[in-house]
Amino acid sequence: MSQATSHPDPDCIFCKIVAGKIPSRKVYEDDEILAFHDVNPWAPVHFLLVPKQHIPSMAHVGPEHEALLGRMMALAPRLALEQGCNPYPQGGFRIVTNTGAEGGQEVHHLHIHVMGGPRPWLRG
Ligand code: DGP
Repeated sequence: MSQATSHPDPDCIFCKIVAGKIPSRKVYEDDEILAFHDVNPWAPVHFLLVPKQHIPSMAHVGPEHEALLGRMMALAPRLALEQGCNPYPQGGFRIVTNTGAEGGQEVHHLHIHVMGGPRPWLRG
């Protein structure tokens, strides 16, 4: 399943955030990627990295997305430190991408959770 739709989905919350129709606390933005704070943080630092194009889930990712996903993953450590995660190895962060109903995905626009900061966390 790699036919991702690049057009905004009018019913997608994260497409609306990307378009500025729903406000968010922005962490980072470029022409392909947006990062913003999760509305229900599990950890002292908890933000989401999303592609601006509407890719519904990790199950829709194909070879055409390698560069985009590589950029998202490479951004995560830099943004994690900027947002207050402590340095590796005593600090660090967790990266999670829920995929599909059994994977616990609630918002069907691909996103990478980046969580970190001092324990205990609310969850995880
Ligand atoms: P997941 O279960 O992986 O699909 O997590 C979706 C996350 O998105 C969840 O942690 C809460 C967050 N979220 C849902 N709606 C909004 C919103 O409108 N704004 C922000 N900032 N986060 C949202």
